[in-house]
Amino acid sequence: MLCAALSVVALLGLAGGCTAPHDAVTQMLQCLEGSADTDEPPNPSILLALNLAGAGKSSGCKQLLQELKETAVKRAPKDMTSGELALYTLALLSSCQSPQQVEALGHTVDLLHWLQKRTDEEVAYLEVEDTPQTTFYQLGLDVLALCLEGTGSYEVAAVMLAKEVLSPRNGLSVDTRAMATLALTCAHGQLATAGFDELRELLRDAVTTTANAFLDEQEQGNGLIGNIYSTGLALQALTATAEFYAPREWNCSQAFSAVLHHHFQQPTAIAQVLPALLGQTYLDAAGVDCAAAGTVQPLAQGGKDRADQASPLITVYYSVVNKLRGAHFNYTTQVHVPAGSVLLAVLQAAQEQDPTHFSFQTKATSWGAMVVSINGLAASTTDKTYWQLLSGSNALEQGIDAYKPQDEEHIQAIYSTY
Ligand code: B12
Ligand SMILES: *[C@@H]1O[C@H](CO)[C@@H](O)[C@H](O)[C@H]1NC(C)=O
Ligand SMILES: *[C@@H]1O[C@H](CO)[C@@H](O)[C@H](O)[C@H]1NC(C)=O
Repeated sequence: MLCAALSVVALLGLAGGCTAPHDAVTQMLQCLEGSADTDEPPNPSILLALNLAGAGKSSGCKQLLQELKETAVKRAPKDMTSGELALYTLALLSSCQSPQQVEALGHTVDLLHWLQKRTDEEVAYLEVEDTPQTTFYQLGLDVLALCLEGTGSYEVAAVMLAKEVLSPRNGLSVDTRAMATLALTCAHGQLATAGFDELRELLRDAVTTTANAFLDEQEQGNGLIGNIYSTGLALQALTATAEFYAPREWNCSQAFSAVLHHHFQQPTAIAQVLPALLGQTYLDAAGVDCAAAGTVQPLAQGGKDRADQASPLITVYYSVVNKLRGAHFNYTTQVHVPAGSVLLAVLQAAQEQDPTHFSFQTKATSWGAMVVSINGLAASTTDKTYWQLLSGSNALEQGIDAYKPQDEEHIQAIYSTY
């Protein structure tokens, strides 16, 4: 589901820190609350964010927690990736529930056991292939969850993550570096008493390097670090690492106002940025005061903004291109959709006109519908291929159910690797 746009808000700057205006926070909470029990599949990031915001007592949260537990017992031993297991672990920890004993549908599952197993597999794969089985983003989530849970072993994974962050050849996205920074900050703190001096030195180096790079990027980006959707995680990282970039100071009011001027509509985007706006980070997931948690005011409005039926039609050019695997192709068509339509409408119109070349399939994910196959050619996690979306030659910053093409725009879906 999408949430109604937030109204533009003013920012209150306070000495020694920043606070987001109450109205903006309330609207974000209402969005999360509204999507808590409606999103399919259940989204652990939303429960985590609501708990961190102290809003974990609502009925939506209870229902979401229950759905997550049911999904965990069904899928954890079967087909959950390391990062999914990690997000579930964080969501449970933030609900003051033990990940080691998740009970639902008459079954019990030890999420920590599976998280440890999948993380060890990531590390083994990385040692041989120079890349994790999934992604460095998920490896960051793994280290973070194992570290916060407190009994898992993640030292080797943390070292590999730190080395990747520090490697000059690394092309890691802001999102990935932010997640790695949260993870390595946790590890740095937890290993303090254990005499891992050399390891801690490496972790400190990685955290300090990324945090300083984020401060530079924020200055260059007028408050944004990466794009608007990576800035939330980067703000969490900067919130958690003040001691690492001291005596340098973070201009948090510049970053907050950049974020607050954007109209977030995707619950997952809000779930990543809201903790930072409240001075919290994923590192706080294990320290939530569940007894004190309050509830959110009921959702006042809602509903998607869809293209008006009476909207004039626009023309969108659309190409599907594979120059990577098997038989190469590049088919282009043009479709007419109401102005204000999301890209999904373009793909549907193209498929209707010419199902032979423009058929496609999607999968529901935490960010909405993801294109997983076009013209019979499917994305593959083993092969690390995906359908990249572009406008002209620029990669889109949103997916098919959020991005709205303009008249005469040329959209390309190009089969690519990551
Ligand atoms: C890794 C990653 C990818 C990988 C996923 C590979 C894999 N199998 O693991 C690949 C390279 C395929 C990818 C693709 C895209 N991505 Co991406 N991705 C991420 C990243 C860094 C981490 C996601 C993750 O692993 N989460 C942890 C796991 C455990 O949670 P999960 O819910 O199971 O994650 C799944 C979804 O996130 C999904 N996914 C990943 N990206 C996207 C994007 C969209 C639009 C959708 C619907 C789903 C989706 O793949 C994940 C693994 O299955 C996030 C960063 C972030 N801040 O969240 C960006 C992010 C989610 N991606 C983003 C974008 C824009 C895209 C693309 C649209 C880019 C493009 N121009 O083509 C495409 C999707 C196009 C399509 N086919 O529909 C944006 C979404 C912003 C938004 N408002 O929608 C983010 C936030 C990055 C950013 N800051 O711009 N992505
Ligand atoms: C923070 O950034 C804002 C906006 O760029 C600027 O006006 C302000 O002077 C900066 N504050 C500090 C303390 O540097
Ligand atoms: C595919 O074909 C279209 C139309 O001829 C062209 O504009 C586009 O650049 C091509 N794309 C690629 C990646 O070759």
